[in-house]
Amino acid sequence: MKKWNKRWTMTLLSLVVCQFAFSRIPVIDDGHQLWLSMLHNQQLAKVQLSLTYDGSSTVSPSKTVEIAINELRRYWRGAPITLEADCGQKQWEQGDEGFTIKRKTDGGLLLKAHGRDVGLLYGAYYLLRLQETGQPINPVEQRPAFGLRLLNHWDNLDGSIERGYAGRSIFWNNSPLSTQAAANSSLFTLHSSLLEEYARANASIGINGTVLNNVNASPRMLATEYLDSVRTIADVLRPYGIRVYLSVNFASPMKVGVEGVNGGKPLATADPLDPQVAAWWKAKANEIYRLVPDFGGFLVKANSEGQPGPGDYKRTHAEGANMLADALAPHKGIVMWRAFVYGYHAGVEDRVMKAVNEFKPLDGKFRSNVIIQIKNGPLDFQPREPYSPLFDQLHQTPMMPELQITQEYLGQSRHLVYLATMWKEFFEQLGVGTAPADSKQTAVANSPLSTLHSPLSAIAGVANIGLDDNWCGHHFSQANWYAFGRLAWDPQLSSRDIAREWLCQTFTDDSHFVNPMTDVMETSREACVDYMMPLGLHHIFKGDHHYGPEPEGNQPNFPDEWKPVWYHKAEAGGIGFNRSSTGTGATAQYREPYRTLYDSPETCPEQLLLWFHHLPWTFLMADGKTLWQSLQDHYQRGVDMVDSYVETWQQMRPYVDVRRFREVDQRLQHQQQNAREWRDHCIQYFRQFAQPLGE
Ligand code: GCW
Repeated sequence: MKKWNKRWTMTLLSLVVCQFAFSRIPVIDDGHQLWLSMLHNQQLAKVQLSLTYDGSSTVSPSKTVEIAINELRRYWRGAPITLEADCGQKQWEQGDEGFTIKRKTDGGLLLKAHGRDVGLLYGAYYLLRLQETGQPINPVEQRPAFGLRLLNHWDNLDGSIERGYAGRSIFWNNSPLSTQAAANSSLFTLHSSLLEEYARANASIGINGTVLNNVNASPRMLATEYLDSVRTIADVLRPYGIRVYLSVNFASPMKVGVEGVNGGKPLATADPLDPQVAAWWKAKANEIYRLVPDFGGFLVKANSEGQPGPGDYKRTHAEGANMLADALAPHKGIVMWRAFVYGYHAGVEDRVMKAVNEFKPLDGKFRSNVIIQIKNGPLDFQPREPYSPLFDQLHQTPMMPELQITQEYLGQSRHLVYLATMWKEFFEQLGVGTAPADSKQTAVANSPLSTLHSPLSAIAGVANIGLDDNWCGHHFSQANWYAFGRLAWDPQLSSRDIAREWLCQTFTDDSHFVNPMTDVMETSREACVDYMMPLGLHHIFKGDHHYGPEPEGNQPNFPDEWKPVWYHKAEAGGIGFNRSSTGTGATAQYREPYRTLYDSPETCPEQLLLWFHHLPWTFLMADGKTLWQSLQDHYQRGVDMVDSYVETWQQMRPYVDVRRFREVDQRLQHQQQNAREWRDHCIQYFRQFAQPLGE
């Protein structure tokens, strides 16, 4: 019996192997190659180089240019290419990162960097992307919409990741890298090659900076041994055009010493107006730049969720940020100061209004190398939020959006939820990417993000990357990393085109796969909103881990603004949070036409109805249904959509390798169960208020 079993298994196995041998699909793919699983050329492609230095004599290529050449030699299958760049010092510092592609008279291609040599690398990946997705190569001029396109890693020095769902940190593991290298050099080498793969993936989508540690920052990050690790990481990432940045704890001077200040001992205060504190930060900045000459700057979460900040000394955010900015300015570093602040003043202040209340009075008071980093919505990365009105209220201060790639509130790495549609919705509300295609203006020109007073333009995405084989936990979560980079480069791209590109490169270009899966991706975020919190409901998650439903959440030890019941306010008279002019007045923080639109339940988009209004269960929706009926229908629609994804995926079996097929399948089944749980739990909970009305 045993023997038979073995033979049977072997036969089955060989059948499976045959199927895949003929269909070019590997039997097992762990997804580690991301969207870069290109076929290596048998013979290296022809690539020529024409480099000058400040317009004159030829120079040897930088590492960045070498990478561009190697990528093309290995993977390019089109016409011969000439790479051209003037890599003088001036270009490196001031030139843009764009590139031009032209057809030469001999039929070859010319790829020319506009300024910095990294333009050649971006141009190389641009060409390879067109090749891999079967698109024509036409003359083109490309430059990124946002100057700084950053990932934010919420990685802790002990290797854990806050809101990380794909394993442990790729950067940190309890001890500084130098200690790890001394303990096991081969592991250390492996680590460097992983970081190089990370850098390559980022460069391929235009990401040019990364914040290496959690915004809930450990002061130890600035200790000399860890700064040495930062140098090691920066050295690996630099050739790929990626600068490193650090999150800093505002009270670091009280925990860590720095040479030349207070005898190298920590200080007794972190008051930004104390000259010793300013001297400490200057000395720290100098130390960092000695190790990492192109260090990008600091990201700061201050006076929020228990983090220290200038408020501890009755100083403003501007006073805190400016002190850090002065330390970085001589090195051309920047401060990204987060606007995600709220205190425990529920009942007194609506949490979604806090950022405007706190930052508007400071508009124009920040140094020119400070940029305010603002989450897309005013609350906290919910499945759907209106945009943050702070974008409408600062006129003399540069601002950058913070998006969340890691799906903290969108099913984490267990649900297939493609976020590009959500980000496009946000860009549209802000007017990003609305400049006409033929215009010479940048994509952010018509939006509040373009500040006449400042050349700073940036966008950040909270990363979903960890040590899991496939980097992101869910194979489809890779698409969110990819889409973030693509949109940061060009917010005019459609979410659909990005999904198609990603599917083609990551799985197969077979239309039987790409078409249905593009539809799945495109509808997946709305499905998630439907089965979790439709019609503008928000923050009804289980406390702490933010995964399952808990509309009944009312923990007595929590401040109101963490409690689901405070957000949905369901009772016999109705449901929703009145933020209109008859409520907390949050609608008044918006620019027109949004202020007026949002203020009345008659004109408020239905998708945001309960965000802005408290309405009776019998309120009539546009289609004539009652609010209560509509709510139930949305929950059901969300579940129906996930049911359809499970079915669609079953049809995809012939196009996907065994491992990824199985892993996605398992997760979709899980998502299906979760969606049903959300529907049943929420409807059952809300029914107790809605039902007595005879609905
Ligand atoms: O959404 C909340 C998260 C926290 C996070 C915080 C922030 C890093 O639940 O985990 O802390 O936002 O953005 O600072």
